[in-house]
Amino acid sequence: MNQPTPVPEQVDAVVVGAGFSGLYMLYRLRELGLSAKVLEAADDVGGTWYWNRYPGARCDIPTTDYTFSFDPELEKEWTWSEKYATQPEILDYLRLVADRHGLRSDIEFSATVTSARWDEQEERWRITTGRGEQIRCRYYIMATGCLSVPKSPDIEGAGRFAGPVYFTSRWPHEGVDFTGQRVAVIGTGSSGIQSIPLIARQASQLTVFQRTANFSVPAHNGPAPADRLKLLDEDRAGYRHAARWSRGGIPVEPTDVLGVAASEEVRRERFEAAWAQGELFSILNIFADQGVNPASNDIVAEMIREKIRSVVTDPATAEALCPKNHYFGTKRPCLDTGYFETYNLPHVRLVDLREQPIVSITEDGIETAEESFGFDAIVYATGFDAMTGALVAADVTGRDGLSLTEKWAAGPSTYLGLMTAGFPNFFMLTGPGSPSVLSNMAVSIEQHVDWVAGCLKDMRDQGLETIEPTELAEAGWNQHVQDCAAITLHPTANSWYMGANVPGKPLVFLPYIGGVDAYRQACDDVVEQDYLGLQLAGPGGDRCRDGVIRRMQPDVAMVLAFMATLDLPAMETLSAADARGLLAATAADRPPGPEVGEVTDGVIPGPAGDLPYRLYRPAGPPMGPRPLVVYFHGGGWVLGDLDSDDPLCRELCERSGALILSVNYRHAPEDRFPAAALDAFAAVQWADANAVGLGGIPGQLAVAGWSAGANVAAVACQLARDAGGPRISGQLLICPVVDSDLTPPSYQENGDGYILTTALMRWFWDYYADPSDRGDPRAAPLRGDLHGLPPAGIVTADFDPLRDEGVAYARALEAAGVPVRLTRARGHTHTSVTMVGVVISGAPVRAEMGQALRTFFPSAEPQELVS
Ligand code: NA7
Repeated sequence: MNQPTPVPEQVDAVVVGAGFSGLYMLYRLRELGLSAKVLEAADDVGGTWYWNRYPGARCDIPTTDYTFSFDPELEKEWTWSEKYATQPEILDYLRLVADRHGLRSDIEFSATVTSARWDEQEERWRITTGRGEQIRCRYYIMATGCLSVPKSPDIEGAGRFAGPVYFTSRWPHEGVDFTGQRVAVIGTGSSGIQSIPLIARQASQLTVFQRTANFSVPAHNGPAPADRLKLLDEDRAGYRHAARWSRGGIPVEPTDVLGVAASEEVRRERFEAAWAQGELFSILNIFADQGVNPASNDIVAEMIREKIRSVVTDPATAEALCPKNHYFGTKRPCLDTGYFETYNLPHVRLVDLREQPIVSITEDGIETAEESFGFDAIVYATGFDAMTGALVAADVTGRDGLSLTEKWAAGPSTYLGLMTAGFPNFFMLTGPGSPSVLSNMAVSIEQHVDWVAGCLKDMRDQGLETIEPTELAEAGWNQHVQDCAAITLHPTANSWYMGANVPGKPLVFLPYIGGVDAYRQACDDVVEQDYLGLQLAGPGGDRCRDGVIRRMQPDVAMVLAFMATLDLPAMETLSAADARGLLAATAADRPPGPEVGEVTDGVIPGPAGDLPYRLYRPAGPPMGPRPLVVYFHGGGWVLGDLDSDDPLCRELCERSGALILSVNYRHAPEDRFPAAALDAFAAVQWADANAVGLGGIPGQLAVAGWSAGANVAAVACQLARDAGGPRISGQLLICPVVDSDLTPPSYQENGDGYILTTALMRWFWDYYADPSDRGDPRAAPLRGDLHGLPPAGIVTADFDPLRDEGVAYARALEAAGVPVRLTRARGHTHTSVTMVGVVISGAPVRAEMGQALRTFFPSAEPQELVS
């Protein structure tokens, strides 16, 4: 007789995992009155802190902060015994949380999820467990942790060893006694670095196999930090609030000291203070630029290497322990207690796998390219399939039979690290694309759980039953996550942040590095903007406000935010003289731009007097003649001079390998239209006639300019064509003014808030040209005849009022048969693309500018030019 099919259990929400995030999620679901079930593979709560029981396992965030804040009574009741708690203490804490709130009754232990499928008809998830149970739920929430699926040992012969094998991530509950044993530890990440000193206390011989030397800082463990305790005592709520709105989830004031600019004394002082403090977020905050500037990073890295050398007595071992192949902070730095000192013990040895790689694990030990080692036990501290491992392992299938594994074959794709398109009502807590592992997990977990709970409440209140991101919103978020990473040094490392530790895993930067504060704001903004980018449906009606929550490059947004704090007067409210003064003052502190070979100043005879110029010659060989680019600065025909665009000229010189001849021209209101245009044309004629004397190659002449400078450059090309010469090889127009119409959509969208405003453009035009002249092609080159003009490289920026006219000029040139290379500066403003040394995300755009210039000079044999 057939067994009756068991009726699937129904709950509102299934949560997978009973660690920090699963426990708090359950608490909040219950608070909402939703029925919930937590499925946990272990036989107790704890998640990461259940499994990682290896000797020395501790948190690396101070316990004052690595703690729940949602339960004020719990905060009063519980006192951490140390600055960095041990695994057993953290586990006790999580057990207490579960018991205090009676959470265990809704947790099913020893329950593994084997599959989860979205049922389109029922609009429910169907969950199957390893025991064959079926559960149907509306919401499926992964609280599976970022570091929960151990990386399988990808070492030849891994199964061959006859003795006991231990994984730090799956340590025996009863502990291990290594007394008198010859022990191997493979891996020197946090787990290795924490456990090695303790294993060394027992083992008769300890051999550490190191593939990558790691940066580690002494934890200086002891009582919880007095300064933080004091702050908490004085104002607990304020402290927690500050943590929630901090960069890393711990109240640390971000420094503005630049490593490259600081004196040796300041560098040393800041480093020693951070070293003495023994906190990750201090050592990562010595200099504002250490995460983005290799030179600054090197200063910190070298000081850490000095410390290692001062501790480890054997020079060869010390050198092998000094990290040299990744920037500090681009792999997770470690906190240790006596790690480097351990190598001074006579029975401890380091094997550098870069010198002698492992050939195979053998029955009785490990064979490297140079030696055979015999061991009684092997410990793998080889890490995890981080951030995505647990999510894809759970066999999740969304709409149309698409599995998460298939969808993420080229890397994870999420909206806010919380959801993914095609998987309705599926939430990930601290998923890829959220700050997660780069932050204090306790703060990030609470923020995610609160967001999901708030979202479920809003849905219920509004009669909505399904939620799912749109493709557009998700693609936008993924782009933003990558944009944030791209301005840092992080993507340069072979780290698990990049998925580089797991063979075959796509190389994508996994966490969100823009900061806990910026991330929280983005999540809040999504809600504020009526759940932007999310499709919601249910009896309450279907709705979707589609869009991208963050389109601006992160460093551009930072510059704008910084400028807002300066509270500068709007340029158009000033006189021309005061506006010029303000521009010069704001330019005074900026980075100088790259070194070039030579800079000389001179004057050109213009139609109405001398025009100052500055000539930039690229560094390095060849010393012979170069192509010549006549450059015109920006400033709305009113502002700017040779200094204002100096850093950009240097960069263009360096990137193009050409001579850059930056020429000043007459300004309005003193000299109005067409003075600037006529000066520009005269400068081009003079440059052509004097190319040899300037060091140029006759006949290899281009023009370039930014903003109003691009306007006069474009006009000069039209005048040269009309005059039958000189021959111009190309025109690089950076965010050009090519028309006097202030009504295109880009003016509507970007006319306020991005430095160049509609009001300022109107002010510029009013100074420069009478309304009756503004249709003249020498003022508005878009209105001229565009046939027979030189090839153009045109750069437009997304957040520029001038964007549409730049695009229009490119289209019109193309229509007239002129070759055009149009570069869209994604996420940039009119000014940000030119901010050399400040806006790092502008570097690829400036590289494009250099490339565009190179293409103008085909005969110049670019390989001879130095970039
Ligand atoms: P990690 O940080 O991923 O460290 C793993 C270590 O194991 C690391 O040194 C790896 O070297 C090494 N490893 C991995 N595979 C191999 C092979 N095949 N051969 C030799 N060495 C290998 O994991 P942890 O558990 O230490 O720490 C994880 C996080 O937990 C930590 O960052 C904290 O956030 C807490 P590699 O660097 O890849 O060359």
